Amino acid sequence: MFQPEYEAMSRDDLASLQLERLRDVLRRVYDNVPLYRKKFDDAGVSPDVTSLEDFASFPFTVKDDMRSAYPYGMFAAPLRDIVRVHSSSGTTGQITVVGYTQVDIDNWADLMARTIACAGGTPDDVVQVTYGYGLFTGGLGVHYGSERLGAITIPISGGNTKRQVQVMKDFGTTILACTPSYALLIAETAQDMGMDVRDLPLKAGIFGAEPWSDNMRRQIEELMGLTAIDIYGLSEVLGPGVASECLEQNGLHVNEDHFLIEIIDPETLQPVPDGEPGEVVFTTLTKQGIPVIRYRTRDVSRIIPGVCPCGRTFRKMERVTGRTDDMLIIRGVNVFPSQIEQVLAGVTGVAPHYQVVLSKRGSMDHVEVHVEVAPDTDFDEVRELETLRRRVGAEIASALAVNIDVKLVEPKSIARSEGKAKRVIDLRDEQGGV
Ligand code: DLL
Repeated sequence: MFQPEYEAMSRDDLASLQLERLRDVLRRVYDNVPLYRKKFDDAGVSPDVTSLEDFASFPFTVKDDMRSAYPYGMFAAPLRDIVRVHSSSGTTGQITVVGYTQVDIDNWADLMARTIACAGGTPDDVVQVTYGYGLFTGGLGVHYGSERLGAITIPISGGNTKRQVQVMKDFGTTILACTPSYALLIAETAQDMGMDVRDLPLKAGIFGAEPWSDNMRRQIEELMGLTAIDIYGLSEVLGPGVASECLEQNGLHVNEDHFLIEIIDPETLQPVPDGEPGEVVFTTLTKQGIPVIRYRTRDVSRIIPGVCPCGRTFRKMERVTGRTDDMLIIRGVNVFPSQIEQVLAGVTGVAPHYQVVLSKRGSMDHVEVHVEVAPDTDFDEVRELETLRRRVGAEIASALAVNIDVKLVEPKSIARSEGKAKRVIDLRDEQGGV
């Protein structure tokens, strides 16, 4: 353990620490963030809570709150104390900015050192950071944690898969950090290069930022000869480092000294008992730059009851099994179908009827947008159609920062719906993928 004094503290001590920290953060947001002051006043709640139970009557925070405060309206610290900003991987229309003070960056580094240690990492390890560096929190988040742990840190970022394989071999990587889908691509690329990754000194992978299954875990483990560990987080709350699996591989320990977790029923908004699935809600207990109070993540999970044999006392959440909204994660980029719709509305020659089709190509998820052309289109004009197809692809890529294949389809060929339009067609399970 990296910080056993916290990670293995007694539940009673933890509850006192949480209450003390909660009172502090509630007071800070009430004094410094007009949006919270108004929300608390409207709900008739006082920041001076006397028990964790008192907190259940506090209002929730949602992504729209953060959007309406864009860019800095929810910062609780003066801008001169902010030393870093990141943003959620969502793009146009969805972007939110999060700010970190130096204290936040230090805490984050500790939490990510914990995460790597949780996967069995030590200062003797060589960590290949293949998450993207930039506004996305993945790359720099793991980077600082790896340095804090004292491991050798390879800041290679994503892309150039053959080079990833070469570096992994030449630098003696022992821990790989990337999305699970990219781990599979690296494994397959290594095979194509005639290399057996299992012969390399890799021992663990810290994979996250997108949903994945236990089947996929086993497949990666078999191909790479490592222990695949699930790590979870979101930029609004911190980035990676909110929760991570230990070597038991049975649920993710939530860093409860820094985050209060609740699981609620998304319809009634009432807490559900431990063990029951619901929407995950977090309150940050220590963050200074942009604390969040009862933030609704839209991620679905549950608390796994019981004590973990690893010795950590922090409760565990199950791997995230879904979302309560329609957000897709395409190669690590969060995309809402409504964003695609918005782009299509601005392109002449296509109608606003579309579907996002998810399928499997090998081990990778493949995403294709099917778009109806405008009713007066001549389907024999092949060249014109190809130009239009490319234009739609380029518009989507420029607005959403992710390349998505586009297929033009004939007018009226996409099924119309009388209720909610079915925008996302998921063929992955039918294909028997991982
Ligand atoms: O994805 C932070 C991160 C980076 C986590 C690297 C782990 C590793 P965002 O871009 O804000 O932050 O996206 C957050 O991604 O609400 C979940 O829906 C999804 N997500 C993150 N980790 C997992 C995971 C980063 N392990 C959103 N399993 C979250 C399933 C995940 N979904």
